[in-house]
Amino acid sequence: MRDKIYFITDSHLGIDEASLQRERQLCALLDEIKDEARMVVFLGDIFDFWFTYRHVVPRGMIRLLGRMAQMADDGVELHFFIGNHDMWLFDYLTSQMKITMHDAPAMIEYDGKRFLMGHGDGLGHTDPKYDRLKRIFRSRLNQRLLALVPTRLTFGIANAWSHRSRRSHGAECYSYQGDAKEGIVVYCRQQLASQQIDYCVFGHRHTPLVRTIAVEGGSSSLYVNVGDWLVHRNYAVYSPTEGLILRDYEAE
Ligand SMILES: [Mn+2]
Repeated sequence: MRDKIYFITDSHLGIDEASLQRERQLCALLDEIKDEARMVVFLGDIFDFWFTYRHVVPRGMIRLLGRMAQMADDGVELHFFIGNHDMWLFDYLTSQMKITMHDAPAMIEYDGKRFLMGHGDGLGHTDPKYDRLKRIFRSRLNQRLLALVPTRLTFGIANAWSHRSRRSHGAECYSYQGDAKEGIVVYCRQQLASQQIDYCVFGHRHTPLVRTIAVEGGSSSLYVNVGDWLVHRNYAVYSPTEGLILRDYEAE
């Protein structure tokens, strides 16, 4: 029966040589779940770098794109929250398959439950430096200019940037910083103060985590960080009978 929601995040396809193997595993998971999935939610940084040009498509990732298109054609509801690595997907997936793109966290209701979901970058704390960078990256003018830069240069810089950022804050990405420091948790608690939320589901942190968060007044919610498909091969699944569960693909 098609009554489950699957959450997948941070596969960073294209970042390294092992990317193709990760992509095959992700496709194997999608093949396994395709008859049970009512909805599949991609929580961002699925592609380590992407830029949607008007006429040409970046090389690679064709297996995943094919599976996504097939699922969409078969009537599975697909959502994609852009991450900080694949923010330049624009309308590519929407134009090729029936998928709903999100550039900010969103609430989705299903089975009488309220799910707050998103990628998770830049939330909770005010970080003027990060906000400025995000504004630059998301400016329409800059995006138009970037489309004119030779692809060899764009992709060269993107790869160098990606490897540099992985080296400089790799360790921090894999450990939980505590409720007050975790921007996503701070953000979720702010949201929870004014509304009922059953589940908060995010990615970005590369740290699989299930934690009850509560605010004064008694409202509480289950925060699930799906982890990643880069190191952990985690995903999360919601079913009306079992609720939201974090799963480890390789352990199955
Ligand atoms: Mn991210």
